[in-house]
Amino acid sequence: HVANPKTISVIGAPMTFGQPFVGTDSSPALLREQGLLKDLSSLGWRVEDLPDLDFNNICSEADASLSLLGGDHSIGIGSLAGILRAKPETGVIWVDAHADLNTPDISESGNMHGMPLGIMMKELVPDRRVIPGLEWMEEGTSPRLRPDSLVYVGLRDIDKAERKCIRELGIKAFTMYDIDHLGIGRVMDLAIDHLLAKDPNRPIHLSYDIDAVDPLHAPATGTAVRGGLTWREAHFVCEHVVKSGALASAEIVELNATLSDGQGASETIELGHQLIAALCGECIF
Ligand code: Z70
Ligand code: MN
Ligand code: MN
Ligand code: MN
Repeated sequence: HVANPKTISVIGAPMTFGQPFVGTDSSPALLREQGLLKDLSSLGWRVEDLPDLDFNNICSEADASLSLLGGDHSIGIGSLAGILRAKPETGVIWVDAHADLNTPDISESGNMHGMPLGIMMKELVPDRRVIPGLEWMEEGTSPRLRPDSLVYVGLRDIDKAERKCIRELGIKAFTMYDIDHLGIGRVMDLAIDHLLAKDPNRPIHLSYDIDAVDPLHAPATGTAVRGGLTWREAHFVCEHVVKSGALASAEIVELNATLSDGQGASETIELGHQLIAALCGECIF
C-alpha cells in the first residue's frame, strides 16, 4: 500500500504534434486551474510541481516516479523511454480505445500519437534512429518495452496491422468485449496478475488515454469512440492499480477542451482530475 507522505512529481507535457488538433496543450493548465495539486496535497502527498516540458526542444525523456499531464499520446515515447531507462523491469498498463502500436511503416494516418508502443518494441522498429526526431533513442542505452510487459485495457478501435502485431507478439489485450464479458474487476485482476505473476516487485506505469472512457463522460478528445468505459469502470481501473501497490508512474493524455462544447470540455477535464485523484489513493480505505 501507499506509504505516505511520499512525493509525487507532476509534469505538464503540453504536446500537440502527435495528432492533427491543437488544444491538448491547454490541458495541464486546465487541470492545475481546477485545483489538482491542492487535492493531491490534501490526499497526503508531498507534491513537487515541475515546470511544463518545452516541446520547442522536442527530444525529451521523462524522469521516473511521476504523474504526467498530456498532451497527446505521443508523449508516451518520452515517458516510456525515461521510465524504462530508470527501471527497465517496469510493466505497462495501457488504457485506451486504441492500440497505439503503429509504426511509420504501417500507420494509416501518419499520426505519432498512434505509434508510441510500436516505437518501443524492438520487434516492430529494430532501429528507431531512422525515424526523424528520434535520433536520440540510441540502441543499447534506450531500453525497449518487451511485448509481455504490456497489457491493454479498453480497446475497441484497432487498425488491421495493429491487430496482426498484437497476435504475433502475443500481447495481452483486454478489449471492451472482455470487460463486458468478465467485468472490470476480473479484467483488472488478470491485467495486474499478468504483469506481477513472475516479478511481484516490479513497478507499474499506467498510461491512461481519456478516449478509453465512453464519450458520454469524456467527449473532449480527438478520436472519441462510442462504447467505452463507464464512469465507474474508468475510476475502478485507477483504484485497482493503486491497490496493487505497484504503481510507480502514470500519465493522462488526449484531453482536448477545444473539441467539445463548454460543458463537455469541463466534464472531460473534471474526469481527468478525478482519475488522477483516484491514482493518488482518494477512494482507497
Ligand atoms: C489510429 C492511428 C489514436 C488516439 C487515435 C488512431 C490512434 N490507430 N490514438 N486517438 N488517442 O491513427 O494510428
Ligand atoms: Mn486513444
Ligand atoms: Mn480507426
Ligand atoms: Mn492513445
